[in-house]
Amino acid sequence: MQIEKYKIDEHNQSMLKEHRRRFDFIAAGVSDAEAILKKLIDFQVAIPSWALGTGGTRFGRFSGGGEPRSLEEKIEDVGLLHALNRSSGAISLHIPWDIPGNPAAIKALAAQFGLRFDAMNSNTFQDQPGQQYTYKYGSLQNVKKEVRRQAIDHNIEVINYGKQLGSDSLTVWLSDGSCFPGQLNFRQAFQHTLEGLQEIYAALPGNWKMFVEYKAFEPNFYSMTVGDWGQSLLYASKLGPKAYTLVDLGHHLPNANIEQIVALLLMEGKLGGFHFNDSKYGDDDLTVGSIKPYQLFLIFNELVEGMDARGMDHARDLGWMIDASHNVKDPLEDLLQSVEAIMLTYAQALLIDRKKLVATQLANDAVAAQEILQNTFRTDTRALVAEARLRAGAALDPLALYRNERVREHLVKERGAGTVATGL
Ligand code: RM4
Ligand code: MN
Ligand code: MN
Repeated sequence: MQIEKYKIDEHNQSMLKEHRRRFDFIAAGVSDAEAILKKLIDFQVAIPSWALGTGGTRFGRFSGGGEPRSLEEKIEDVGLLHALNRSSGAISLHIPWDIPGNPAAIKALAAQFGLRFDAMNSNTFQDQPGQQYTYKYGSLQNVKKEVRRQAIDHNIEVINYGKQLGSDSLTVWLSDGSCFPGQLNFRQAFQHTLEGLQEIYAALPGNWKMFVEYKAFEPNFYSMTVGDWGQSLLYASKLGPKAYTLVDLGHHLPNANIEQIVALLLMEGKLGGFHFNDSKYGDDDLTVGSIKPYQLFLIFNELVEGMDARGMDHARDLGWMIDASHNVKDPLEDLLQSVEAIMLTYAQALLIDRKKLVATQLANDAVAAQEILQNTFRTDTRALVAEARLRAGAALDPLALYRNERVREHLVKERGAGTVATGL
């Protein structure tokens, strides 16, 4: 299914008057609205291929119908999102869930929807049918050389798929670790993992980046071999200039100060990419901004400040990806909400008066600093983001248009009610 251009125009026309009123109001209070709009139009968030179907939990999966049955249909779904918001111009694939049978054709199909391929993700956290050695006791960390070899070869195969699709980065997330004290030797697990990553790193094309994603817990609950940003940074530093840390918002211990982590990684030039989601307890993979919007704002504050300090291009110099998936919502609606939350928060971070904030810091004025941050956080940026969408040819209210057009019903009709997408 595709959303025709004229449907978007009709939708926008019907909302235009009210939108203008709201946009003029916010624009009047912003000194550089045009520059901000340009940044918002440029900013693109990659959609993970595994979030297009309804995600499951340990206890079950309740598929919602009309889920994509193939990589082609996943691309079509991301194409729909991108047509609606013009901010989802990339897709992040997981191998082997999304092996491109004919990479050239897949690349061409994506291009038709204006999509490019963001980071490729390897998977050594599950055993695949017909696989020779099991990852039950880890992959790159494994005490058995043949298991490590298999995991390295898989990652190199993922790079090769990525090359054919025009991707330029590899995300390595390992579930390696241990469930019980004494199960493994920490130093040996680290060394094996490092050696494996070094071989994979050596296979990266010149312009590629490697993202080392950390996670504090799950599926291993005593130790994780890439358990926090310190360990990830250690690997990335030892690997070399093409290796970076990837921050997934759900991968920290409770109450971690993620904004501080982000600031320091940026300072070191070692923040490579981001997995957006939200959580109440752990790696809940909930809709971005649904639980802790103020934390997201504080993170974006550090992102913008840190990128500007290094003269980085907000849209291109970091990998922006969503990593969310759950049991309850229509996955496409969930992704529209996630992208919207990211855009609104990014817009807020762009509005922060940095000069004033620095002045409050120099004066040790914690009250004034809080006023600046919270006044900005309470600024309604919806009309600004909507204006950016309007100028980019997207819908003023993507979710409303999605519902009015009964997209899910069309997808169920086309694909069937019982389809289950590959993924979590
Ligand atoms: C992990 C991690 C990875 C993602 C997998 C599916 O928890 O967040 O980024 O690829 O889940
Ligand atoms: Mn992730
Ligand atoms: Mn995760």
